[in-house]
Amino acid sequence: MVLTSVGKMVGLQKKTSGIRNICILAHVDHGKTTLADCLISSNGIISSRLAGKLRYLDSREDEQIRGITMKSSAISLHFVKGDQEYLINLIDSPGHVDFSSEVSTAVRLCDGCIIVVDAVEGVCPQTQAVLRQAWLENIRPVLVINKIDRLIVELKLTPQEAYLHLKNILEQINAVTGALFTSKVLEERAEKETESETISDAAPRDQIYDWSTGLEDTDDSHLYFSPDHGNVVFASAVDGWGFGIEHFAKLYSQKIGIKPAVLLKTLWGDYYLNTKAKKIMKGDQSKGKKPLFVQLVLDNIWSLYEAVMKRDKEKIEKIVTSLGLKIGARESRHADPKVHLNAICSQWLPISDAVLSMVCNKLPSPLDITAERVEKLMCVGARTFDSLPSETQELKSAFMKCSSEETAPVIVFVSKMFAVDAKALPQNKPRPLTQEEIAHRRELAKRRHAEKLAANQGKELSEKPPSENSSEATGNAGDTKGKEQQLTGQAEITTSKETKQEADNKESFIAFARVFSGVVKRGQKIFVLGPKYDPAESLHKLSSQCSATNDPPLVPHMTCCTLVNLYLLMGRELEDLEEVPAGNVLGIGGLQDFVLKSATLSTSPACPPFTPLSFEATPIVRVAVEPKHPSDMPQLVRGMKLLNQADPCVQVLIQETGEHVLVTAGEVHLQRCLDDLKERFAKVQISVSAPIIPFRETITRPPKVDMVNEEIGKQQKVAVIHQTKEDQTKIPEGVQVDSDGLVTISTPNKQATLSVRAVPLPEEVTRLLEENSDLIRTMEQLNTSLNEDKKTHEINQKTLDRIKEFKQKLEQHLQGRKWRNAVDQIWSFGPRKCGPNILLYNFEGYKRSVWQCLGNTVKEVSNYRDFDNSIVSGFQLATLSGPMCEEPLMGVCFTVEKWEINKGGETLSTSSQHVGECDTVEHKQNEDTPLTSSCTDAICSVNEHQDSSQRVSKSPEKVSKHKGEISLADCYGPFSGQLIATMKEACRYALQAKPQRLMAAMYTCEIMATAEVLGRVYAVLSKREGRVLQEEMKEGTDVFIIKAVLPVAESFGFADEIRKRTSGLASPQLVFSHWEIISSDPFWVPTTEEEYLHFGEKADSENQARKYMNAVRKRKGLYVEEKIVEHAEKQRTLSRNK
Ligand SMILES: Nc1nc2c(ncn2[C@@H]2O[C@H](COP(=O)(O)OP(=O)(O)OP(=O)(O)O)[C@@H](O)[C@H]2O)c(=O)[nH]1
Ligand SMILES: [Mg+2]
Repeated sequence: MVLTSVGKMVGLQKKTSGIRNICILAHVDHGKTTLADCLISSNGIISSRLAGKLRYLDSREDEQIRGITMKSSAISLHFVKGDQEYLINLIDSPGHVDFSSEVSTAVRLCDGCIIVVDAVEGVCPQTQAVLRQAWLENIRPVLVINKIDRLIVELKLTPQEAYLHLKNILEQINAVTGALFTSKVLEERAEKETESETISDAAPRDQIYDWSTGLEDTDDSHLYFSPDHGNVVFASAVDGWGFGIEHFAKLYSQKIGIKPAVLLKTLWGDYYLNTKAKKIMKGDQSKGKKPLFVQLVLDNIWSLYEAVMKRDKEKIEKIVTSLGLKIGARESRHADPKVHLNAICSQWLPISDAVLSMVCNKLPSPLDITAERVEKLMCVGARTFDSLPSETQELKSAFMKCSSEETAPVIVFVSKMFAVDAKALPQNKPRPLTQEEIAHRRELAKRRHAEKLAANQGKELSEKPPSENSSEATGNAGDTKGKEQQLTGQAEITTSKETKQEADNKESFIAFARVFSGVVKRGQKIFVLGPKYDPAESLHKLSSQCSATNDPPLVPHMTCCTLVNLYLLMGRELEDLEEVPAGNVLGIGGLQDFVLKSATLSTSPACPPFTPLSFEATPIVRVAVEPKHPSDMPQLVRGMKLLNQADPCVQVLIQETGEHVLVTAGEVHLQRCLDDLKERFAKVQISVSAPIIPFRETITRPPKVDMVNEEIGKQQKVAVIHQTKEDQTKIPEGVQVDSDGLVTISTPNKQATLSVRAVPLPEEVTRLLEENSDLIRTMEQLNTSLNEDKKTHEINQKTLDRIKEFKQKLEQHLQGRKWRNAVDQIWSFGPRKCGPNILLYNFEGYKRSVWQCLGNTVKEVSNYRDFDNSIVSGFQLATLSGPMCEEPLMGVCFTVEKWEINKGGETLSTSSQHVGECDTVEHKQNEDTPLTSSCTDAICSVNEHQDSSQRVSKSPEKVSKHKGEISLADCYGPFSGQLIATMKEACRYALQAKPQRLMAAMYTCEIMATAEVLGRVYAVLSKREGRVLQEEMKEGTDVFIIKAVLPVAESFGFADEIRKRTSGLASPQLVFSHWEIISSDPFWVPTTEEEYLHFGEKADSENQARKYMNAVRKRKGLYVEEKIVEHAEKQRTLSRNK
């Protein structure tokens, strides 16, 4: 195969109908890069002997060492099929969960994808995830079932068993697609229904309800993978073969005289060949016959494998001659039979032909982009296409046309920025000289030589008698001139050396992009639209003639830049291009200062920013980094900035503590980021902290059973209450806590008093809040703009519906007397106004609702309005860092039951609207608990306090009046600040009055292991506090799939340990799943004799929660209650006795 020249590729780029932009997606290790190798070798870029071994697209050293792909990379291939020529822009993606963000960046630029599935492992978690991603981006998939050789060599299945196994895999994968499709149809149907409801609201309702789900009338046959549809290839990438059934259909139609179309329909499925009648019959299984696929296809492959593996020379010879192949002597005599096999198979059933023709037949060209996909790309967030300005809507036709005409607007999407060594850029590479350049250089050299000669002559002359002075002078002059020239020459060399050195050290950023419309040209000026850019807002500011070339006015989230360089992406190489027409994937240089991670580029200001990429992985693993030598700090900071730009998923932040923190998706990702930081971006030595494990703080209901699982009897209850009383001694004076956990506290200047109670939220509510955090944020934004009376874009009906639904769900889950009216009384969510904690108000005279955007606006009482922000801020602060170890709270509801402000001598009493009710509750509680004295004490003190605060507020001399207004600021500082601090304190004490618990982040992991190593996997799991949820056997194999949850805190080194203990037979994929309460009380200490015996004096052998809490406190430099020296008298030097 000859290498295709860049010129040829440029020509192919212009024929849009022949372009296929595709990516290869799969679970980790299912053979994507190996398959890519085979496809690349068909273009002669790598030798076919090395295909599968080289893993050409894994260009990083660590990718080669670890054997996994860590980034997506693109290569353009040329494919000829009949008289049609195709340009295939192929993107290989990583399969490891840690790099799933790289998959998102790849999928966005493609129109289709190849899903690879390992024939042994079948559908794995990441297979499902990538199918979902492809579905969400509306790109069409085709399937390659890879590693079929493993069925023969490893599992030793018979062809019949293998057929059933393959059928099973197809069913599994179709089930996943089916589920995605069903959910979409149902969603669409629901949407239609609401639309028709709104239309027919006025008209009398149709009484007949159509119970069909809409699934029946939707044709979904094109969605499924089936060999007879031509969208499945069976392959072994390592052995270089692959086929779709049409290959065999064509082959056998001549041999057995059955039409290819009939064979195509029957080659896969329950059909068999009646050899006598030369007919194809149905129902192979019932009649005990071999299915056609086994008889005509698999049997042949199996017998070839058998012959080669057993080195049956005669049989091999027969097969080779019957297939008409030519096998070199070197391959056939090779010690490894696999080499021989590869040589035969790759000639017989070349995998690249099978896969690439399937791609060209079944996957769409850029011209076939669907209207649905375009609308989805253009509508950010909850916006609908109809709400976009008309100029923007017009751009839809540009997307659909994908035209490369001069008049077409240029629209480009950059999905990631990647760093390459500046040396690798085509402009910095030494290139072969052209004929003219060689001639020019020769000329220069000649001249220099002549000058040298002349100079030498001049010297000789100077030694001659002075009579020839004049000539000497000229000679000298010439000499100095020569020197000068030399000097400038030297200077040139040094400067070029310097720039070269600079280039050596520099990483150059290239944008990974696709042109959706128009032609991009080198040097073109273009708008860069940030994710928050709003064409509706900007269009009226900009004139219609505005373009990126004539310095447009400043508009938010829009800048202009020049496309400095355009590149053809060729795996490890880049080729310079002058222009790139629509429908192609390309690299763009020179955007480093304009684009951080992704962006939309366009020549039209009406272009909306593309919807942001959806990332599946949550960055969860944090480490703090610092340079080994403090003076290297600036380099580190610069390096971290570069790293942030070069990786789609990593987060780089400076914590309040001043630490520089990297947040990554997992251990492998972390390692890669650190390597990059050390070797490419910062180039300094760094020290890395142990992973910072995130926790959440929460509270639970008071226990009915104590830690050693005994029902709390009456006696012990007394003890428990005693203990809580002891705890309360930590609470300073001036803070009252009643037995029910209601905390009352006043501001330092005694002008306001707050009563706050903390209650745990039901689990479902916490989950609901977490799932809807984006919606809550939107609500918050809407409310702010409503409050500021700003003209907002009309609120989208869909968003409103979602808010209503969210509210309904909250009401459903917050049932019971305790939660009466709670949903309407929600004041705020926190932390950051969108977290999984709630602030409620429950006192008279105040009304404020987070549901303002739904239209039930309530005018608040102005007295509170002035300060209610302070209360909310206090709540936000309290939820951001809890009292246990300053970690954020989760699942806590704070109720403000009383808020008194004393203004101008009068007290605005706002005690609970259910004062009476509250009292009765308290009395009820008292009935429950026999020990009432402490509670009544508390109530008394509250009353006393109320009295005193009123007394204080009534005393006129304490309130300074100024021009009829009270100045609430005093020696304690501004009043609002005091309120914030008081609210925060109140929340913290309210939390401490309840049993507090830590919540741990949990991973789910799915581990595949064979029976013999199963025990070891369990051992590792239980050592690390993992919990097995499910264990099942994969049909037809001896592989078990274990689903388990594992605390993130225990996960470091888990994958390595599993791999080591099972000799690499099992490897887990960890994905963040949820937060889980650690049941043990971190403050628990043994009190009874038995407990001492059971847990030891410190109980630290058992109390995991306490260990975690102390570790976090230590890391944050907080006080840790710990005995450092115990039994001092027993201390001794532990020297070894010799
Ligand atoms: N037996 C067999 N092994 C294969 C085949 N294809 C790939 N492999 C092996 O599977 C392993 C993983 O292959 P890769 O191509 O790196 O897999 P990948 O899907 O790119 O992996 P990630 O990029 O890390 O997700 C390698 O050891 C390959 O040699 C095949 O057809 N048969
Ligand atoms: Mg790979």
